Amino acid sequence: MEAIQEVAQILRENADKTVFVLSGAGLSAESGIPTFRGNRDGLWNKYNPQRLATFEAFEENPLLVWKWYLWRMHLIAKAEPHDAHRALVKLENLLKDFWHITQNVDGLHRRAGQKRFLELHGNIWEGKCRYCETRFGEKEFSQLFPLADREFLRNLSEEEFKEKILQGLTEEKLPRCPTCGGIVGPGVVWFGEPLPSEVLEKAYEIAQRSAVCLSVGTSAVVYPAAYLPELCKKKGGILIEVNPQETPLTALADYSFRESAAKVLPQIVQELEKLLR
Ligand code: BV8
Ligand code: ZN
Repeated sequence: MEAIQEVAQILRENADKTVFVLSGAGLSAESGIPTFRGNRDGLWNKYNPQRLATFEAFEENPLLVWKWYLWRMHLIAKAEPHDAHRALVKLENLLKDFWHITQNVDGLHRRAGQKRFLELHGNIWEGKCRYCETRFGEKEFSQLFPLADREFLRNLSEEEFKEKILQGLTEEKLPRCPTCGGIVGPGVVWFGEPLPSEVLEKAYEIAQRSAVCLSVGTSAVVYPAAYLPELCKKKGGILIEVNPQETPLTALADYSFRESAAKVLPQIVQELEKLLR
């Protein structure tokens, strides 16, 4: 417990400085969303996300890629933020200049009430035409592609999902771009695609000036996101990791909790609240 108290003390001492969290799929694991590199859920264990989350895979088989994304959107639509998401919202309100920089595309941090966040890898509820660069916001995209509507998916049972999407979806039903006629893909950043430059620039700027970085639920193997904690450390920041497994950041970390986010984050915030009273 003393490590939790020491971390809470560090956050109190830096409460008026910049503090950021870099989160990954592990933050959403306890909301029931499978991680990328963990033991993949049955349905997709024969496919590698690193292969599917690419423009090449989309060009080769847009139907398969869209079925994979709709499967994830179906899970996300039914998922709820959990205690760790809520702890990060509290942290935002307790600290002067807090940022939640996430690799996740599920938007659970928004649903928890996070205001100060950056989405490095986009948002699964939006659309992107990769042929003419047209972007579609969540509302607009669900009109273009009703099967991708969040409420529709939230109310869809497993059986209906299998029947309407896994079996029923055909290439003709995939969303077409009104501007160029190309098939519209999900509004996320695929492997081999650049991150949105304004978001990445802002993330670097935050990491460089941060006194503390908490790396939560990320295997820290995907770049340039994984570079952010290293950058903070390099500039003299304090690095705290929360992950049941070791990662390439563990050796660099000042504290590394081999535990789940839902357990550790609320404890840290609870201790910090006591100190700030
Ligand atoms: C780019 C959106 C350049 C899509 C994603 C060789 C070396 C270095 C880099 C490269 C290389 N070859 C290629 C690259 C670049 C590549 C890359 O980094 N590849 C890696 C895999 C080697 N990067 C890119 O391609 C990036 N773009 O570099 O562009 C460029 C510039 C100009 C012009 C053209 C190109 C784009 C990367 C973004 C890819 N998109 N997602 C989608 O989601 O569908 S990345 C994907 O992986 C997800 O976003 C995910 O978030 C991310 C990282 O994974 P994690 O979040 O860490 O998840 P993971 O499953 O790995 O780990 C979960 C962790 O949680 C585990 O450690 C587990 O122990 C822990 N955990 C589990 N339960 C819990 C928990 N922790 C806490 N609590 C729990 N309960
Ligand atoms: Zn287009």
